[in-house]
Amino acid sequence: MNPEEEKRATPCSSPVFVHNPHLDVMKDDVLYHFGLGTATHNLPAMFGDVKFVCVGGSPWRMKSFTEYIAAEIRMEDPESEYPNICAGTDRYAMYKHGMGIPSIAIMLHELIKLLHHAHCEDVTIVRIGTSGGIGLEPGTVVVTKKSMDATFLPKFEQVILGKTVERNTDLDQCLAEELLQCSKELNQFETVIGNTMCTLDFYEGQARLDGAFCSYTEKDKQDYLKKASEAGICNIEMESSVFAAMCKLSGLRAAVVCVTLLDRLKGDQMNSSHEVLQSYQLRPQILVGNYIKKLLKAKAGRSCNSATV
Ligand code: R2B
Ligand code: URA
Repeated sequence: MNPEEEKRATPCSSPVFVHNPHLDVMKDDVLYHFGLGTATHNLPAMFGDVKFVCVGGSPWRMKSFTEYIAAEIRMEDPESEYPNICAGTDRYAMYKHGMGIPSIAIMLHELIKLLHHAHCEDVTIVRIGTSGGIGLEPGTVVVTKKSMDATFLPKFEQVILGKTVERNTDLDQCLAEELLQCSKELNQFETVIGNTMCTLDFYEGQARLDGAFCSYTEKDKQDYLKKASEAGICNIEMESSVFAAMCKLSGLRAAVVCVTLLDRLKGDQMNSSHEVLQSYQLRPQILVGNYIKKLLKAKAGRSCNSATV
């Protein structure tokens, strides 16, 4: 089947939604942080066939993932340089952002508009990141079930025009199970599904004792982390809540896959060597890379079968 036939044969495809009537009357939409715009770039031609988007905060991690996935799915010249936004590639796009909710939220507003303007359908989006684990062996990969706030509630609060709006932070459970299954097949490292706490700060916000300020004891910290664990929280990071909320609003199939760099019940400092930390950071990439490869293979198989019918 050619792409057009395949599109028609797909029983229901899922577009990327925006919820903003103002966009309809804008002649040009400038995606400022991406250096793209609807008047200056042909977004459907550049990005219309994107099916997988992987986002992460660290430039090193995202560069290494770009190279890794390109080699894995063998679509690129391995010698070529990869821009942050892989214009011209036909299967994936790549973004990095900074740390914390505001940084990823800005990127997601523009990414969602980009996918919408490009008329993308059936897009899967995964955040690959790092986290602190609770009672897990460092290096364990956590696929998030629900992202929870620092009071252990599954919600993200956005202040809009001075009023607090609550948004749901559920992620796609099927996708999470598929990723877990993929990790079992890979059998290279431990992966679990669990809730992830998303905080506004790395130190006091995550009950660390080693920040510039600390007004609580080791026991207070342990009590708090124990309560988090009782709420099903396996790891702590700083972006998942807004990621889950925004992806849900736009109808994107989304997952959060973070490796734990340390066990927070045992300490706060990152004491492992640079090499060990880097090898841990590769794990979400390996998992997501293999998942994408598996899906593309299955899709290629289906196309072959239908071509022979
Ligand atoms: C994980 O690691 C960063 C803090 O070191 C933050 O971006 C996160 O979510
Ligand atoms: N990222 C976090 O947000 N917290 C950690 O403890 C480790 C990585």
